[in-house]
Amino acid sequence: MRQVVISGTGVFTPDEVITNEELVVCFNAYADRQNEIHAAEIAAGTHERIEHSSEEFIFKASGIERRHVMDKNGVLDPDRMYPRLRKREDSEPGIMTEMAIKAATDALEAANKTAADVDAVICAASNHERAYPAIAIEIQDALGIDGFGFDMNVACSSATFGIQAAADMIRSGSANCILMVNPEICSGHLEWRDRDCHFIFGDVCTAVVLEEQSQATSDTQFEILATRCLTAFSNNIRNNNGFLRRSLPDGLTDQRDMQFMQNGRQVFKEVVPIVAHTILRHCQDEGIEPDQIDRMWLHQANKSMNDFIGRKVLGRLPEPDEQPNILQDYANTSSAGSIIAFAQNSNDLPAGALGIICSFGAGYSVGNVIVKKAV
Ligand code: CO8
Repeated sequence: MRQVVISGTGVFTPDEVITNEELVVCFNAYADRQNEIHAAEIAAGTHERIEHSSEEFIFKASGIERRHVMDKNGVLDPDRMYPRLRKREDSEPGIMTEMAIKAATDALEAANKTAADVDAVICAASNHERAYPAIAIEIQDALGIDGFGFDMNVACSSATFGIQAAADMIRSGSANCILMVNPEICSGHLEWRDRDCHFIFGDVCTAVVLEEQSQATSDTQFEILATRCLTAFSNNIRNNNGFLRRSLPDGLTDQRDMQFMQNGRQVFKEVVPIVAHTILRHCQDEGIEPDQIDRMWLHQANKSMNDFIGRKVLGRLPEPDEQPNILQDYANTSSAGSIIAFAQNSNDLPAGALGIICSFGAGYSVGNVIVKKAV
């Protein structure tokens, strides 16, 4: 059987940062304006008052301190509260492609590869800016890669499902080297006017180069020992936007369900046991004991959630270097979160170290990748 390694990673981090403090100032200004506009109805009990948000709550409930975004001004304008992106001609690269090229360039350099070495591009993300042509094909064209590309979406688990798809293709021989990218512009599909979730997401792009082990030449390589994907239908994280919108009554008017919606507490309660069970079962099936795991790079949605999962898997609270979090600086970046954690916290491991990249989220979906540091 052909062995597959991750031979390079790249992270494109947008320059603009929104702190919790800035976010709360904007939200509270919006809430005050809305409450003023609807003062009579609020007094009559026919309209719900919007309470203030708080920095303390955000940090305590999630562990998030700041997030990077593609456009800060639009998000922090209380009369708007979503990104302001420039219109692009069809002849120009789209914004997802632009982000992907930056992350991919770093990943290819780390892998000691050029575009000529790559056979396929997978663009795995929780949203794509258009239906077709595939973003992956635009990225392939921009980088000058021969072969093929396709898009896939499994929400927060897109990257780990993408790794499994790429690894399976390389094992079977339909490709030798694959670029898997995750441009996540979560700021575009977060409802920044919803107090329950306005702090959750940020923007980023990650890229991973996977290739057949015997052709890999990079300084750092992680062998993929095993992958496992799991899905179980749930409406607790949902976005109803889609191509049929125009055909529905009032379909195109601005409605809450066109953006990210979740029942956060329910997600927390239901997803933690599924993820812990999946990791433990997968390790057991591969003959790996929990105390052999040197590092876990988990999905970056919520610090307490990661602590719970780490405790269930290891039987104790993981040390920060055993389970590094990046969500304090990036917030939830959907599928890219576990890959940022991996890219920024894996080079120091010695050869032979075992690690787990695990993502989870809407669907529900869980993607688990067991890796061994090869060199
Ligand atoms: N400021 C102050 N108080 C607040 C705020 C706020 N901003 N928001 C809520 N509160 C109050 C509530 O009103 C409530 O008050 P009371 O007790 O008086 O009723 C109290 O705080 C507690 O509220 P919650 O129960 O909602 O708070 P939680 O402790 O549950 O924390 C979290 C909320 C942080 C959302 C938490 O539930 C969580 O993180 N859950 C897991 C979420 C998760 O992992 N989701 C994964 C989704 S991501 C994914 O899969 C990708 C989807 C596709 C990508 C989409 C990109 C946009």
